[in-house]
Amino acid sequence: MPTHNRTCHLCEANCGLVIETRGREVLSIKGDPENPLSRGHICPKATAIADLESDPDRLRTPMRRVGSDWQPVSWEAAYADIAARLAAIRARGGEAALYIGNPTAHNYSISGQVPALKKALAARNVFSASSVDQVPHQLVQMWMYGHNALFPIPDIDRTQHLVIIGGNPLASNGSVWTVPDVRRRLRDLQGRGGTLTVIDPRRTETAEIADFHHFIRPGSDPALLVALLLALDTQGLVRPGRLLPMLAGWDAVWTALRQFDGAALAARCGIDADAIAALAARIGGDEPAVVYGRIGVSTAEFGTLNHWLINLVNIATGALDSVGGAMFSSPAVDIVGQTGAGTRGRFASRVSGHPELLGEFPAVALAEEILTPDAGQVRALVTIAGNPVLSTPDGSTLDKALASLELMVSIDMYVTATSRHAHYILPPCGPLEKDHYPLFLAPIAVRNFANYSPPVFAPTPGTKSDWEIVAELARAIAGAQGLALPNIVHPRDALDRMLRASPHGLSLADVEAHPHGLDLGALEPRLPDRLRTADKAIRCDVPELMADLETRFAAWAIEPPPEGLVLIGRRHIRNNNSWLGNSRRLAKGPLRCTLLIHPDDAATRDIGDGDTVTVASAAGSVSLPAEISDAMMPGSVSMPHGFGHGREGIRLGVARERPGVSINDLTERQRIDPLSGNAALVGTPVAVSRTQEAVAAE
Ligand SMILES: Nc1nc2c(c(=O)[nH]1)N[C@H]1C(S)=C(S)[C@@H](COP(=O)(O)OP(=O)(O)OC[C@H]3O[C@@H](n4cnc5c(=O)[nH]c(N)nc54)[C@H](O)[C@@H]3O)O[C@H]1N2
Ligand SMILES: Nc1nc2c(c(=O)[nH]1)N[C@H]1C(S)=C(S)[C@@H](COP(=O)(O)OP(=O)(O)OC[C@H]3O[C@@H](n4cnc5c(=O)[nH]c(N)nc54)[C@H](O)[C@@H]3O)O[C@H]1N2
Ligand code: SF4
Ligand SMILES: [Mo]
Repeated sequence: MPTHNRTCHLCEANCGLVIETRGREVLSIKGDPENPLSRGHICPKATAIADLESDPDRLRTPMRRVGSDWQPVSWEAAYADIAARLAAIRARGGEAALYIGNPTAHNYSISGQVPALKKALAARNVFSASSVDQVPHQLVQMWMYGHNALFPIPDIDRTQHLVIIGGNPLASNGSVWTVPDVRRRLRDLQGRGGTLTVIDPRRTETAEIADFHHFIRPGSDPALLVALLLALDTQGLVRPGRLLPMLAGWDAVWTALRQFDGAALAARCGIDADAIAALAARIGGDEPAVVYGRIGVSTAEFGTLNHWLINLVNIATGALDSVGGAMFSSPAVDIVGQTGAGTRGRFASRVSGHPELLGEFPAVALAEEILTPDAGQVRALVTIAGNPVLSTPDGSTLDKALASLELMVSIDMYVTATSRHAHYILPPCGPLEKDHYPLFLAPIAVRNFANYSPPVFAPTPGTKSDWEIVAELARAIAGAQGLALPNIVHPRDALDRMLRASPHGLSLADVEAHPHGLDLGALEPRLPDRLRTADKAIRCDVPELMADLETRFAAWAIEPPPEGLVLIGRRHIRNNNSWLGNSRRLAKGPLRCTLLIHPDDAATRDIGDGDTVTVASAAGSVSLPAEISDAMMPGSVSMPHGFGHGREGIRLGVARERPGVSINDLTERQRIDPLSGNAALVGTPVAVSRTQEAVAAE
């Protein structure tokens, strides 16, 4: 039987796969033991790639919506009608917008074609999943290191003390951190006498195996981080070492930090001051240590401040750019060297005046740009691999907004909560009919590596890859408006060029010669050369962040903690955001869309395990079963995101059997991190009440 080496494209871990096929049938999907990065590891999601290939609900031809019905159409007819309707909308003064979803980051070939589509749409209103995710990291990096893509990567294999704040890699497999086989890497860390500390309002799967776990009040991480910096200071552990000559504004930062009282901040975040002192001693000692923060601290009202403070901690302990600390990569395609540093504030959104960041407006602003009449109103929308109705705050309002569009086009292979509003759905070919290169993920990996996967199957006649759809759509739209037609560069050629232009100087053929992946070595210290700031310094006292600390944070820090319940999210190893729920082998098992609630919080509300509860916020309310668990911090409740497949018109037969409800019918568009515009998905104030007692199982 033929076997194929491939990189799994489903999450950031990039595990190596060995796929056995017979004809067009997938016989097995296994981990590739010879892959230098993943060493044979895979998770249950990998096998769902076969289910995606064969899923009868997966669209295989362009579809046009007629009322609530869908009719297949040819590519040519779809492109022509879309282009004509867009030209008419533009002629009437209507704006076209673009929403780019998360899987785009896992499809290297799409990114090269998106600029042409933006141009053809003349879209200033560009939104993406970045602003419900990692854009605070990027903003901090742009300000401190001079380029938004200079991500410091926790050097897990050589550290002795790893601190994870607001991340659960045992479920997520790591994020902004390509770290396949993370469980074994953590076990190895502990095996060599190191420690894992987890800071999370839930005792997560990762917290379960940690040496130290501290509950933290949702949204209060900056209090912990300032207290931690102050504890390092009092213990004489601020030792940036060789970084010191690179630091600009370091003293000013400390003058600002020392205005705060560590004990009061400890009380504000709910972590004992002694525990914070002990944590400072652990990470400030002579052994390598690193602090890493992810979704729980990114998608928060202080998202940007959090990442700045995390970077300051890693600088203070000398962990930045040192072995076993937070290191910069040397990837085969050097995105940092080949793209601009990033922009902020060149223009502002029409309705709320959000500053542009990296060429985009916050996803929370999409609904208002559609719903608010006046010149410049968004009347047409193209979505690429995104499901913002389920994945962005106040999805119900967006749901209504999408229904009012004059034209909507979704490049997606399913009829989802979002794409069901489209006038046209343009589906890509099957996942194994595409090639793959981890363009955006190799640069955040724990080792430097390159890995190119050719398609496993020849394309099904009449189907197209995402990049072809984006490119052809751009040409059709440009053509209908009499604009110059964009040139189409084949992604493989673009990739080859990017590889050759990078310091490793590889060609695509060089990479292809290593079907299990090409290991380019461990991360190495790269500063100051790698810095892209004009003065080759690390900008510590970023004015916007100093102001945020001294005004917004200072005011928040003296407020009493909120009285009622607050809501946070969670991920499960067998889910992937709002999709993959149509794979029966992933969907099976205990019900996942439940509200986790601490026994004390349940008791005061007379809630029993399995009772149906109503959860209400300022944005809306949902009902779901309660799951009583002392893994929750009292005062915090948790539900997963990516559910809510019961909305009328969604065509996901398996996912609809247990559709769940959407957490983003509760999250609020108004709750954002004002610096980055990122949604504050964690810490939504909610009221929880019992609506129905559990029905005893038969
Ligand atoms: N409350 C809450 N909300 C969250 C989060 C949270 O933690 N809590 N997490 C946020 C995060 S981190 C993210 S990244 C966003 C994700 O937000 P989105 O990217 O908007 O949503 P996804 O759920 O990833 O949906 C991806 C869509 O792309 C389609 N798709 C999958 N693969 C492909 C492909 O190869 N080509 C094409 N054309 N389509 C494809 C799927 O069918 C699906 O409809 O959600 C965010 N929303
Ligand atoms: N299986 C699976 N893997 C995935 C995904 C998936 O949906 N399923 N999604 C992928 C995507 S798009 C991303 S971005 C990554 C995300 O990767 P991670 O960041 O590891 O994602 P989560 O598992 O949501 O972990 C976030 C943690 O933050 C905690 N938290 C919530 N609020 C706070 C807070 O205020 N402070 C602190 N300190 N912690 C808080 C939550 O309890 C949760 O445990 O995962 C990726 N991998
Ligand atoms: S961990 Fe991520 S990359 Fe690895 S097999 Fe699972 S989904 Fe694929
Ligand atoms: Mo994400």
